Amino acid sequence: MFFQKDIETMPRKELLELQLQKLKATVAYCYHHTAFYRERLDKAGVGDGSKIKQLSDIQYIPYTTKDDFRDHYPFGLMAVPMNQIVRIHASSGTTGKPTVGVYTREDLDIWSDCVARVAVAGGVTADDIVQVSFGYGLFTGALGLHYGLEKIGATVIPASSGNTEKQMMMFRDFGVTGLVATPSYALYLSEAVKEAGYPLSDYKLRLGILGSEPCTPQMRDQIEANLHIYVSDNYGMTELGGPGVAGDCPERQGMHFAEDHFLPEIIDPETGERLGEGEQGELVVTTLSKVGMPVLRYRTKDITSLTYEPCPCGRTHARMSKTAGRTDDMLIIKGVNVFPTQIESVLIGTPHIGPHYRLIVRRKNYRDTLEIQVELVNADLLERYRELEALQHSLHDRLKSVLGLEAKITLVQPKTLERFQGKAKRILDLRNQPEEG
Ligand code: DLL
Repeated sequence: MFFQKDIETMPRKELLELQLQKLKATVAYCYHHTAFYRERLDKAGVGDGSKIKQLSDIQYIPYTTKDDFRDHYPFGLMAVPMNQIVRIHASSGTTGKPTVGVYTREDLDIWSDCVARVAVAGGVTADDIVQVSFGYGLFTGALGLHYGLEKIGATVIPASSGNTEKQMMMFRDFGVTGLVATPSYALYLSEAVKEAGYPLSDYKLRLGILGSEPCTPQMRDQIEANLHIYVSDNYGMTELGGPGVAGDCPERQGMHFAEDHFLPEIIDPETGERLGEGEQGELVVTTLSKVGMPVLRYRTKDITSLTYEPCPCGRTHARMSKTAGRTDDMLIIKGVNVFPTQIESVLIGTPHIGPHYRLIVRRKNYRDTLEIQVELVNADLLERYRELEALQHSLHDRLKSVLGLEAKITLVQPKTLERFQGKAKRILDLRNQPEEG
């Protein structure tokens, strides 16, 4: 199923022509409408973009970073007067100022098209009743999905996050068929549903349109098994407008980019060098349609790879692989690079342990140590020392072979690790704190 079939299945040759034409127009637009880009483009010798002859000429355009957004907070990157802006969103900004995104009416329209594509590709139809369990507010996730789903004609319940009891009541009473949430919250809900004691047949839930944080295939399988639903993944970020940048098709072999609106590249995060198809590196994105706040070559910090191989689903747009994580979430422990998703893929699916975990990094005597706290499903095992020890050893050995790193495995009582209603925060890095005894 497609939302905009002609565009989503457009022959690549035409798509590349469209991208080139839109890239030139975007560079000219940025040059003439924002002092920030004009200065950058002049400095790099690109000027107003009239010298751009082919898509690969994008390499001459300087990167834009999160610091640029911060340094020009809140509206320095805006390309139109405020009276053309109809909406403002912002990232939560746990460190420093939030990142701001602004939208003209046209931006909102294109945004909801992009989200509608992702939702339809994930199985949503006009017959679905979809509960949006993202936090409503400045976060792009809730209102982004909300308008995209309405565009399809689905019935939207703006439940927001939290109040799990009420969420479950609505699932049952309203006959909800689709859930929009983070994978972490879907997992949390699945436990709550189990505890509430109603059989899954009391729920009509069949789809999970999940996104906003990494979800390993193992985590996805677990959510599908717990809730008896089909899960698709979708990707986006505040700086690029929010969700709808890329999303799973039924093949689930990578998320299709909305390449008519976003031009993706992969670079080596260390050197800034452009990488080829299939190579893993940092995703860089240029917006091709944004009016309120266009972005040239945004360094997303997300580690992924791109493929342009034809997809059996018929979509011709590039696919990005599931992200390994963000460069700023990557732990470097004893010189070894570790992404939480690597650990997650080993933990999930191991008998006796649940999908909740916490990573604690410490520094003792100038040496880094990693402790992985994993929750047992059943407290009984804590009494059966031999089995417990065997489980601990097997996890230790598997993690060592996957990560190339020794980690201390601590098995903890069921339901003792924190649950998350939004994006999960599983890393506790204590290395910059005074040493423990
Ligand atoms: O999370 C936008 C969004 C909302 C996407 C709802 C999908 C669904 P931010 O809060 O600005 O925006 O966070 C963006 O979240 O750079 C990634 O690191 C991460 N992220 C988002 N979607 C995915 C995903 C929204 N599907 C940051 N898989 C991004 C992995 C994701 N990481």
